Amino acid sequence: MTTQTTRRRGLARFVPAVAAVLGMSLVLAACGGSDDEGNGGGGGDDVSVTFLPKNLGNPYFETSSKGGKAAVEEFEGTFKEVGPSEATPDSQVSYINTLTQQGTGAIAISANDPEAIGDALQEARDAGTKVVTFDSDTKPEYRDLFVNQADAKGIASKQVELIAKAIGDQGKIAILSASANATNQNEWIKLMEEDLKANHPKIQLVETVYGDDDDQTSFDKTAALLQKHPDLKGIVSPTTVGIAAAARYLSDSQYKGKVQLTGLGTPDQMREYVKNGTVGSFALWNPEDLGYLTAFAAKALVDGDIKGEEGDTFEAGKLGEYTVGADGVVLLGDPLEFNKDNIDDFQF
Ligand code: RAM
Repeated sequence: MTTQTTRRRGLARFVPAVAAVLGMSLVLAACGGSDDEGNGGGGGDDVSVTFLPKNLGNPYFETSSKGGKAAVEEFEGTFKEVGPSEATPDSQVSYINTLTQQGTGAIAISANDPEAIGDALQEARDAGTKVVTFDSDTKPEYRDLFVNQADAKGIASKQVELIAKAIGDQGKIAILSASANATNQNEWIKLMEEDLKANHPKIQLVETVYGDDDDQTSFDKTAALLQKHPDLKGIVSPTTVGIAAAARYLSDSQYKGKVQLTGLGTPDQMREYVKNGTVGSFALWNPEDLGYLTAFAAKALVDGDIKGEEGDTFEAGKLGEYTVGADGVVLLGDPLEFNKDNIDDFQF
């Protein structure tokens, strides 16, 4: 998953694109959220793309689906979003099976488990549905393409850099992750551990706990961590649900400003905590662009323009041309860092 792809759009063009996306978000918000019509409903000559996030009710996936919907409307296909309420390993299987029966053109899925949904995805592909993973991959053999938000090593080292800076490069830290089987978080955690060991000998990772991408569980796990490790200096939460819940806990506690928190968050969920001094900085990519790119990748597969092989190229609307890299991976770009100086420039 750290494979290379080429991309003709640099970071320099990312920020203006965000501004364009913000304008578009307002229009989309006015159009409402996910589309519950069947595959035959909606758009023109029909590439149907169904987004299946880890779970519903997570603002991160609401934003990626918004981007997916915008792309599908642009190419006049049919957009749909379905998904479980809990991000458990096999909670997505029944949705995949239904979509296979309905004959959707493509499933765009963020996987709760690299293996547990493999058979269901394979059946979908055997029936002619294209499978694009985005955000969190399966094993490569179960999908046609993975749209990766940013290089995994870069995501990991950014979070290590931020926590090291926040705690003066020494002391005890813990990780508050999403669900225990999440492919994306598990890879980032492995790479963070390697980075800490190699480059930050005075930082001690004392525990990794799982909030299951559930707000209350993440909140409770934060409280338990602080009780168990009274000398904790910092928490890294590589999940937008986890970091927001941890920030809310810290913000109302004696630990505010004393225990440092960073990780991956959405600016909208974190703004309050950056402004009130609970959090110094955190990182993320643009989930709306991730969904947009994923939908265009799905269309290129359904239309037969690409097969998901290394070197395949396709057009992704306003984001420009992308090239498929090794192992069928398409890379969106680099993560962005947010702090009090720039957080008001972003609305997602
Ligand atoms: C949560 C989910 C998602 C992850 C982000 C950073 O919303 O776990 O998979 O990419 O956090």
